[in-house]
Amino acid sequence: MKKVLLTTAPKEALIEPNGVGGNWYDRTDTYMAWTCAVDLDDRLSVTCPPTGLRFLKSNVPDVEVLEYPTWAEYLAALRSEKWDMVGISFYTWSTPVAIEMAKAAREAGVKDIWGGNYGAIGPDLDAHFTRLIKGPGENALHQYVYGKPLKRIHHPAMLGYSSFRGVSSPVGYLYSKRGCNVGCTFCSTPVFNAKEDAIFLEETYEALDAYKEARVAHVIIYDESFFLQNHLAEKIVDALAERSLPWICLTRADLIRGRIGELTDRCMDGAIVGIESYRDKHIADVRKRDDVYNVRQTVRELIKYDRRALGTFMIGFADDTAEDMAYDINQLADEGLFACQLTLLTPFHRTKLWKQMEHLVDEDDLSKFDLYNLVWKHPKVSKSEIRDVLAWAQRQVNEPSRIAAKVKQEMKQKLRKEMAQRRGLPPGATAGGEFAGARA
Ligand code: B12
Ligand code: SF4
Repeated sequence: MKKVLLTTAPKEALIEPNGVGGNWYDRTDTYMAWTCAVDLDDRLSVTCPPTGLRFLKSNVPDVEVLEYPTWAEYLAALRSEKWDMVGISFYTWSTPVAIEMAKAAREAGVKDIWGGNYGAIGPDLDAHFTRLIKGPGENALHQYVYGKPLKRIHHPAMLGYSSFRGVSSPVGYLYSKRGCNVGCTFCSTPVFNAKEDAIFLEETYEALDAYKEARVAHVIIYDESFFLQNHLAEKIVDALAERSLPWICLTRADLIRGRIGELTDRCMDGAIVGIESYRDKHIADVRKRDDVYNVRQTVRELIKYDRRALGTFMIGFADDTAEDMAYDINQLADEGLFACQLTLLTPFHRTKLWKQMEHLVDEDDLSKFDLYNLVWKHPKVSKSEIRDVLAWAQRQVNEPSRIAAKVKQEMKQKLRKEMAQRRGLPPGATAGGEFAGARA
């Protein structure tokens, strides 16, 4: 059996001291990044473990995993054993630090140095890594460690914490499948993992039971596009509803449109939908295959049913002036979303957008490819001007008082539901609810 150490980018790189608006943020935290320009006390936070490495560990249990270590911890781990292989999980933004980590591993005498995650599809990596894994890594790793193929992928239980203004509760992470091939031009996924790999339903039950036990506020379904394989999503929703587990999914608006009422009855708490732009031309340009009217209808449907409407939205299309961007952001702010991730149009390497925009890319430093830095020559706004627009936009769209009011309303609703359930259910039965059984 081979001795393997898997790790991520170190803490020193994961904490960005100068995020949008000049505030620090932690890249492993979903909402921290979304609401970075907002005062720290008013920021949402949802921590997320490195789910890819958790999958690898649960399917190849004999590997050692060092999650988000400090540099010193990483160097100490390199020296602590004679490793056959060190594997580094990195994104495009963390490529420079991953290369430094690979060098340190080589200096420590490690022969095999693997790179995985989205960074592995980046440029000029062959000199630093002995193998680059595109897409899911369980099979290749199992083969390397045990010398035989993996029979079936197991889904581990993975917890994070959701907090707002000092109150926090656990959340669980779930995937019904990995990969997507819809082909939006800006997205790295069709390059990184075009094969939509379903997880066997039975493999998710243990995780769901653990989430029930932990009384999670929500199960967050981080499939790149939940409901893309509808039959599979239906079964997952049934399994969640059977356990009274509230859930939030990442999906395309067209996949849930007209269904929010029915999904609410099956424990849906909300959805993160790709809004991306309020201009049909932009949506068509990036081949999102939906239109603005329909996406807005879906957002309104979520709000009508009191669900958390969450979104992703891109600014910085080539024909937009700063005024155009501000106009769109004001409309977005009026929509009443719970929260929204605002990003800059970013041509990641090997995507269709990269092919269209390569001649405009003026940024050599890969650490800037984090969706929050302009990496190409925009004809109408400068790099610093667009960061200011982004900071202003984050504050407009992720307005703390609206988030607070929504959280309060949800707490009341859930307490009412819990009381009603307690009255109707046998003693001891309770329903989960964010911030209800909260740990401060
Ligand atoms: C959920 C998600 C997040 C979550 C959690 C990610 C996580 N699991 O740690 C949060 C919100 C924290 C997040 C943060 C960020 N994200 Co994100 N995120 C996603 C999303 C939606 C799904 C990723 C996912 O969960 N995949 C499933 C998990 C189980 O698999 P996995 O991590 O890929 O791991 C598997 C393989 O990659 C491989 N593998 C992974 N590591 C290794 C290591 C070795 C050695 C081997 C052999 C194999 C291997 O095996 C694993 C198991 O199969 C994608 C894709 C999308 N459609 O939008 C974007 C995406 C990955 N994110 C992206 C970006 C830019 C970011 C941020 C930089 C944003 C920011 N500025 O904060 C940060 C960076 C976070 C970090 N740790 O560096 C980009 C990456 C583009 C790129 N080319 O780098 C994507 C593609 C979005 C996009 N459309 O542009 N993200
Ligand atoms: S943006 Fe979403 S739907 Fe489009 S290709 Fe990426 S994962 Fe698929």
